Amino acid sequence: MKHTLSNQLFLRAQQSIPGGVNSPVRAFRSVGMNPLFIKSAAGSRIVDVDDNEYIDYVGSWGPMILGHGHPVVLEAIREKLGAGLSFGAPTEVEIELAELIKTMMPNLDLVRMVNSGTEATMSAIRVARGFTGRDKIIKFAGCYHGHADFLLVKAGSGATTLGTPDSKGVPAAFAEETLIAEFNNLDNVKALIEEFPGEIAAIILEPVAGNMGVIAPGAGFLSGIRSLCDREGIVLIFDEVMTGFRVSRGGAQELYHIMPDMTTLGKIIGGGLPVGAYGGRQDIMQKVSPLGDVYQAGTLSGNPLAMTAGLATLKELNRSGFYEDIGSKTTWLVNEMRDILEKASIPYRMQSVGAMFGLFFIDQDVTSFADALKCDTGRYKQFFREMLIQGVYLAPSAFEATFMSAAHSESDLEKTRDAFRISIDKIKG
Ligand code: KE4
Repeated sequence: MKHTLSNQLFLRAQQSIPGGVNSPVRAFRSVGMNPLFIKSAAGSRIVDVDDNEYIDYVGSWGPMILGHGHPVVLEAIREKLGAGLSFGAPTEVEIELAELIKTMMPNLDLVRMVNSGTEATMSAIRVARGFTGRDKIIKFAGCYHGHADFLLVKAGSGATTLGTPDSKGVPAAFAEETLIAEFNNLDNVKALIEEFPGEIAAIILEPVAGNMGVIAPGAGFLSGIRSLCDREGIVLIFDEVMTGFRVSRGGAQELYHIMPDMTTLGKIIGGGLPVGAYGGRQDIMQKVSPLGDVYQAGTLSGNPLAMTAGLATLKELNRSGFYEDIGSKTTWLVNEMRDILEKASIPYRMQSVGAMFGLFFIDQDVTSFADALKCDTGRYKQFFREMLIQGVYLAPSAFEATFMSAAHSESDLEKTRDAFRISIDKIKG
């Protein structure tokens, strides 16, 4: 498999773009190879500039749940193109998408469109702070909510529980308002609340973690956080940028029957074009400008083309049997992979929720980021590269999620299973 043109483009890209990429994970650094430059994609397939074709399980990191280039989505965009690209003014299609999101997630009374998941979480936290008049937030180690300064924070030293910056350029003062808890550890959350009574504006979490590998919430975790927030007047924010409309038609909040006060969305709701959104309870969202006194704005928020792509995508998700079908595909593949790993006697853990799943090469259960960090990333690197050789495109990091799409055919799944068997045989040593 040649990567000649990708390598040439990578050299050229680095002359003009930091690291040659517009988002770090795309640089393939944790799998020790140059990134592939992609030429095109259709359905379940993606093609690189050297004309290598792969079965794609990254799906642009989640948005492409229908598969690439779905005809209904492309047609909807084509129809809209002639009317103009952007007006900086309200349009009907923004209302239609907001209404459909509310239909699928009835817990959202009002929804504000933005341009990325980062903007969605950054804005939701500002609104929660404005609503409560409090400054501190709790997030969970290993959960990723985009790159807003106060979210690029890691747990402080043992002595303090105040967050410390997880990136250069983030002032310590910003990080100190962010408290870090351990995912699936309710006692940890309780202790932070006791340490800072009346100071915590919001708790934000991925209800199913997908940025430290895939880790599902343990029994009672989400309901426990919900109860704590009710008792303390803390705003509960579900970051469903990844899980929204992926783990079920109504996201994780429908799947686990736990209703947050606010929800952030992205990825799938743009159908491949840049869209994020945040929404929630009427009394909270009424704080948002121009209604209230929490400011948030965006030149391209609600862009008509992006709204059109998102609307066409969500409409397809409402077709009868969509989630049963994509869920059964995911379950079939995960079971086949488990069977191969068991027969190869390779230690692993796999978790799957709806149309996303994750694989850890590890010999213990994984319920937190500390657990996930013990996985064998060297083995994952080998595995990733073998699967690529076999024509399967996975996330270039052991700490991401694998995404199924409606376009993955039975033949794709069988080929993936066969590629998996060959790759596991090669890496088991
Ligand atoms: P964006 O700003 O990248 O649109 O969304 C940030 C974000 C927020 N919340 C969750 C749960 C997310 O998963 C993300 C972004 N996910 C990563 C993939 N793990 C995007 C890929 C990238 O950074 O290039």
